[in-house]
Amino acid sequence: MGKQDSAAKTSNLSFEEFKTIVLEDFKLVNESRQASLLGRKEVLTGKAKFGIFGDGKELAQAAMSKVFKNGDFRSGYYRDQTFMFAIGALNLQQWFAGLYGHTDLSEEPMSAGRQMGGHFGTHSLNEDGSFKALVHQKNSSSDISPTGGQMPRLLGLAYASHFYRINKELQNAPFTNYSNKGNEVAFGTIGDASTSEGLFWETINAAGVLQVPMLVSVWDDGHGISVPKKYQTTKESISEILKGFQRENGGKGYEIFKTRGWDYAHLCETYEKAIKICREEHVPVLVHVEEVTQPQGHSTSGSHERYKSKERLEWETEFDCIRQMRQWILNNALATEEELLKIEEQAKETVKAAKSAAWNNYLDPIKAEITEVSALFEEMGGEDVLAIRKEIQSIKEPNRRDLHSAIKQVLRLTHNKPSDIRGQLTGWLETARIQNHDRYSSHLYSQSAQKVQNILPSAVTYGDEKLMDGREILRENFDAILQKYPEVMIFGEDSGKIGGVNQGLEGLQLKYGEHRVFDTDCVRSRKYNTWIIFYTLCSL
Ligand SMILES: Cc1ncc(C[n+]2csc(CCOP(=O)(O)OP(=O)(O)O)c2C)c(N)n1
Repeated sequence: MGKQDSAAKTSNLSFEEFKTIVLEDFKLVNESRQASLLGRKEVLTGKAKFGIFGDGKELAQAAMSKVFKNGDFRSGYYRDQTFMFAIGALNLQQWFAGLYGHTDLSEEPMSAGRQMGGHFGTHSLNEDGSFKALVHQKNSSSDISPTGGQMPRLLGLAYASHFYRINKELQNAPFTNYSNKGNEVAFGTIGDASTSEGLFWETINAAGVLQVPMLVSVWDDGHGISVPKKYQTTKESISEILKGFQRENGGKGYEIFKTRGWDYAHLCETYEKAIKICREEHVPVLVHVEEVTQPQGHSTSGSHERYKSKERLEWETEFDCIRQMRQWILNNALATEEELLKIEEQAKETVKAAKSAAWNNYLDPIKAEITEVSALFEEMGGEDVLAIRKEIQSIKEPNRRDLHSAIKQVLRLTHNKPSDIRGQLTGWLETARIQNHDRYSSHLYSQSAQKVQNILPSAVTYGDEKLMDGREILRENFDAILQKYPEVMIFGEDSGKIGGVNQGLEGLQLKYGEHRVFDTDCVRSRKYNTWIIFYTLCSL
């Protein structure tokens, strides 16, 4: 059976339906690639400050996106633009707005420029701070810059799903807003070099112990920046050294798959198999995607010709995933050369248009400010002021800093000549300062009605005095909280069976069950509770 036949068969699709899906994917990966190519140019020509892109990882992400359902969560890293496009959480124009650091949420919905481009988050909250129905949307927890930092929260998200499944009290409203009886999977992505980090190993171990629905994909392009796998990974293969985690004879552990980043049909088949096990059996699964390339090197900070051999570079050209997919489409007569050329050309046009729209929307408000201030300069007159006006107007791609420096220069020049216009310029700067505070410094902390500063302190009242141990007071409080909120759990080293080394949880496991109060290793108790608590307590 050919690859085409097997992929079509597993999905029960007609040939025409299958062809449409394949060509849609071809369009998606081409658009994503063009975005990476143009994105690098935007940085190297100074319009954006830094770029790190998903070129070379497009096919694997297109395949992974097919099994990602509403309610699922992603916790991944900066290479995942194709996946985000595929699940409809980001479009090309918004992606460019992220690259430019546009601070308007309607342009850059990930973080309104608060985070570097490539930090792919979806919103869990409405404008007023209330929770969205997470089960009805595709979710992504925002990436963070330290590589491997996505792993602890991935475990938390997968554990949350497990908790909703085992805790029957959470299977009715309002909890059905967050989980459909724990049917959700937490999808993780990580680069091969980052699998050497402690966070990766701790997460892998914990998910194996807990048996949670976590699907981790490793995009293995053989390098961590310039350093090849032989200096990063024992035996140069993460799936090889994780073999001891493979479940056997109905026991606990992982399912581990290996596939190749350029093999579209095998990638799709692998993800179909992987998700079935992960979602239905609620066990962790690892997909090791080998033979992945990085056509433009690590980031805009350098070029890969410095550290990749001629042979490696030739191999990367030959096994570029889009080139391989193209050949596979032609070999299987799914489209003609002309049809593919048309898709490729169209992708270039679409991306160019998206880039221009994003850039114009970023630049137009700044240009409007320059026009406004230039009129004031003109009215003020004088050779020096008009020279500054000319200079600011001649900058092709100005930023607000250029404009503010120009105004300050004019104010300095005219410090001993008070005038109405000078007053207007000072006023203009003050208004801009307030607007810029909103643009660049707002929403770094919660501004919703639920923000911490809105919690009013309650004065302590004393009744009949009774002498108690501190640990008893803690225990009574934990007891009251567990009683009131079925979504609360307590876990950590010694928290379960013995009720804490200082007995602050004495008897609570017996009272509320092992699924609410339980023991874990000490590392997990430190790191992972934030995310677990966040997603299980979201209705508090
Ligand atoms: C904790 C931490 N250490 C180092 C870095 C710098 N850094 C950024 S990306 C990277 C390499 C990551 O390689 P890999 O995990 O293989 O992913 P790839 O970029 O190749 O897809 C490094 C070392 C970082 N961001 N965070």
